[in-house]
Amino acid sequence: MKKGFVFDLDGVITDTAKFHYIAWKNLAKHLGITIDEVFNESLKGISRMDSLDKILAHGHKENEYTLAEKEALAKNKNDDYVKLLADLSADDLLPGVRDFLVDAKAHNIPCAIASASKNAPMILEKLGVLDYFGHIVDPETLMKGKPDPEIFVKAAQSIGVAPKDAIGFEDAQAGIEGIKAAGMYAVGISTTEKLTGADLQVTSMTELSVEQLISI
Ligand code: B16
Ligand code: MG
Repeated sequence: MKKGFVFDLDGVITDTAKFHYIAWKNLAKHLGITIDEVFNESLKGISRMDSLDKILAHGHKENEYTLAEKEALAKNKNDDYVKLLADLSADDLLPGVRDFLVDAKAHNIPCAIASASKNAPMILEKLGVLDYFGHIVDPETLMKGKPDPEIFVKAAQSIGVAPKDAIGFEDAQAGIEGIKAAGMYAVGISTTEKLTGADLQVTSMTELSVEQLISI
């Protein structure tokens, strides 16, 4: 029997990747770097500063900025990104998410968020689902990002569940690897990518049943 659920945010609860892409593309253009949607895939689940480093390396400009300048660039990107989230609402929940959370609550299954995003609490509030989560891991407290298992272990423990009794939900390969390294059951959610190592892969949460999952 499984006793707790740990969710990634971007790509699982809502699709914020499109807004990250617009904001990064604007910043990259300002720096004279071109990024496309294929490159954007490699930024999914990656922290803000690591994403900036990848973009700078992509444009062969990795040695052109001091740490303070990079922090200012990352802040500009985030200000732009947060503006793009202004109209985010419950309509932006991905299919099946609300029903799944309601069902988890009805079965007394605690839920936590394991997202690299520092904007996660604000996004969940705008989506109207903040109250379904017992804990949101603060990415500032992490030593390492995904694919390290740290965020998933912390998320499970924060809701009082041993990782072996938890199920993790992810849309990115790095996330699936982190969930498996944490000793958890991994559900991959993706329409585009084959997520290697996932115990179960679906294209949307509408295909999932809380009852079936907890009996695994
Ligand atoms: P922020 P996830 C990740 O969310 C995004 O996929 C990634 O593109 C982003 O850079 C990262 O959050 C940090 O987000 O700039 O808002 O702190 O997939 O881990 O939920
Ligand atoms: Mg994600």
